[in-house]
Amino acid sequence: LNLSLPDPFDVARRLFESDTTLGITGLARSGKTVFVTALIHALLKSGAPRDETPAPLAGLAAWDEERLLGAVVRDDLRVTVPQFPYRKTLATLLGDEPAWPPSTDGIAELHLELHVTPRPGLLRPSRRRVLLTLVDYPGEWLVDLALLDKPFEAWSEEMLGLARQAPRASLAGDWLRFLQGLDLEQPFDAGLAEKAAELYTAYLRRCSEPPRHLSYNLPGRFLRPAALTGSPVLRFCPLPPPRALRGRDAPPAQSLYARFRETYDRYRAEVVRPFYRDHFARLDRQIVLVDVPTALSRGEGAFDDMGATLAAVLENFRYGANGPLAWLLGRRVERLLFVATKADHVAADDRGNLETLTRGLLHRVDRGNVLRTAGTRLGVQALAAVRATEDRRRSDTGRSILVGRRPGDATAIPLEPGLVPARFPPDWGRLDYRFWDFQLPRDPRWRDHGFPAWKLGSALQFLLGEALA
Ligand SMILES: Nc1nc2c(ncn2[C@@H]2O[C@H](COP(=O)(O)OP(=O)(O)OP(=O)(O)O)[C@@H](O)[C@H]2O)c(=O)[nH]1
Ligand SMILES: [Mg+2]
Repeated sequence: LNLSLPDPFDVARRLFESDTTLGITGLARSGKTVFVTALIHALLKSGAPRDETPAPLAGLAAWDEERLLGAVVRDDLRVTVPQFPYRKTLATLLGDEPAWPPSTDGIAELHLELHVTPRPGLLRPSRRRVLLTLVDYPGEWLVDLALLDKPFEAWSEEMLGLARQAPRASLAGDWLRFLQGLDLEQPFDAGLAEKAAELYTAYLRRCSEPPRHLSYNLPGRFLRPAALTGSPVLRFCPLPPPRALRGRDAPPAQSLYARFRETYDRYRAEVVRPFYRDHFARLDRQIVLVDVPTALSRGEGAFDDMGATLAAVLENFRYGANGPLAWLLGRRVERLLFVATKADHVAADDRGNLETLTRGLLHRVDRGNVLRTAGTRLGVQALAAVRATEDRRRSDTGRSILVGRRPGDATAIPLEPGLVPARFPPDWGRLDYRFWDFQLPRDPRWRDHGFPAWKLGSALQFLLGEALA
């Protein structure tokens, strides 16, 4: 056995005329699984007759120009990485009683082979095979980038600072009281470490849940451990400086404090870095999904915390080819699309506002325009990957409204979600936007034609147009 054989995937991908890896990320429940499934389904059904709706790829030039001949899933290319569960997810979305897919954890990939003919006039072979790799991974993992240049002491101080302030202070009681009772210089005890990590994780979970819905919950793997569930590398938490550190030298080598610091360092070296090396570094296009409608309906606290988390996420794309972390972050992401999802929850007349508001959010998040000047092409838009509502107009006021089925409703009914403002930040005192968890309708056409979408095609044009030209 020759262990220095080249990676079979790297060999196979060279046989394609073009090869693009698109990362799909976003915070929990932002719509990653639905987006990826709708995209795969649309590509697999791209040859459907054109006189029928929906046409989810409208807006993608290769589809509009009838140059996209078809797509197939390649199961044989990278066989040791979890495959995106598109058959299962599709079956759920298209079932007799359609439902939204369950929450997913961790990273999943899917490889699609697309066949396209070039634009007339281009000197290229008559048909090209394009490899499109989709990589779905939690945005929470990107927030861990911040840990890489923060020693345990500084990171602990930041986390404890947050935990002692509103809105988190009222959720951190159990964990903080436990820390108070700990002698940090006592010899390490595995049981105590486990207990501390458990209480800290429970605190993070309370932050993430209703009614707070906070998203800046570090380290990223504590709430989304995926394959690390139960592993010892997650047994640490932020600690206040022990007495020995205030003034004199380091705490004793085998103390609780020293061992927590060591586990934190191993988390950075053995969890965070390998993710960048093995996955993130392969991406050359990226879409960041942001559930703006839900965040709006949750109010200022949750909205601002999401903004802070997204700022940490976008740090990952700030580094150009020669940036300080380029060696870790890999090749530069050439195109980055920042997207407000679930646009079908917003009245048709307000979807332009949703995009303007999202542009405002991105501007806030990208302090100093570093992102804009990093050399990555940056796009902003709203979209609905799978529309669960239909648009209608009120006959009296002429205002656009939604027709949808809320949980518990027997049928779809006309509903007015209220206005989405264009201005950022929104005027919280006057905001009256409502978010209902619209249930998925059932429509037999979707099986063969893809799901009805809003601006999915134009998002794909930005991300993949050039690869399919
Ligand atoms: N109406 C509508 N709802 C959507 C759309 N996309 C996602 N949703 C809703 O948002 C929920 C979460 O979507 P997912 O795609 O599972 O989100 P995710 O980012 O994969 O979530 P995790 O796996 O938990 O990280 C779904 O259960 C739907 O209720 C959309 O295009 N339209
Ligand atoms: Mg998911």
